[in-house]
Amino acid sequence: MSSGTQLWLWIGFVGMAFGSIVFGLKAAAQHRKEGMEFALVSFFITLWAAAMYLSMLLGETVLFNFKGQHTLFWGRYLDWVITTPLLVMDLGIIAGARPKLIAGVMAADVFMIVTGVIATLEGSPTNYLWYVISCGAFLAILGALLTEFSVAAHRRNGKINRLFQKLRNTLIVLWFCYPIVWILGEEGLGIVNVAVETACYAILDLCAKVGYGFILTSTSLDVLAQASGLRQD
Ligand code: RET
Repeated sequence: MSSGTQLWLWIGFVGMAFGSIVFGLKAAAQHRKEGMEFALVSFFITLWAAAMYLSMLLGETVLFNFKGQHTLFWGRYLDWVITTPLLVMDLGIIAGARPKLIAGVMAADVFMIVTGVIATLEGSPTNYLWYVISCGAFLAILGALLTEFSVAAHRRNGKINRLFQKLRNTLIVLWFCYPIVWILGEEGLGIVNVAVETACYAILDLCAKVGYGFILTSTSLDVLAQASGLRQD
């Protein structure tokens, strides 16, 4: 892999490791207090991502010369399939949405990533079919966040609702970039090379996990404790 690609994988790894240490310390400091589970989930999300970045750096979750053309980092899908449903779960809990609905949206998220993997492994033009299927799931997720989740959050108190909206908007803006990077990258139209793609994903991943986790865990524990319950307060 090129030195540029390697550098960005390092940035991803160090950033995620840093995030997991900060969130881990925060979770330990909030030990046994209601609302600490958000720090714990953020810890696990960044820990998992750090492990996947490490595995890509070491070449273990990488297909070199995929189809004789480019390097394919499948470790990132192993990251996303576990961590993106958890990011959605955080949002659903804060919204106070029904548990079954939250589980449904998490399942749609897994479907989105798995069909995205199929699109990545498939050659042209069938890859675009799977890309469109994955985008359909993505739109369904966004639909749920903007309707059911938002309506549920609106019923909660002003502070929780504001936190929900901040996280929801951050999530939507960042997540929208992923299918764009994919289609521009080697898996799609091949307009940008693997190094640029790796840089884009590293920046997006750090914002979507560490940045999102910071917004979440820097909220007062009082608000997080209320948000973690299903009470309509
Ligand atoms: C793919 C390609 C197929 C179409 C779509 C995609 C969406 C991916 C998303 C990923 C989000 C990742 C996050 C990672 C955090 O670290 C699989 C790229 C719709 C939305 C938030």
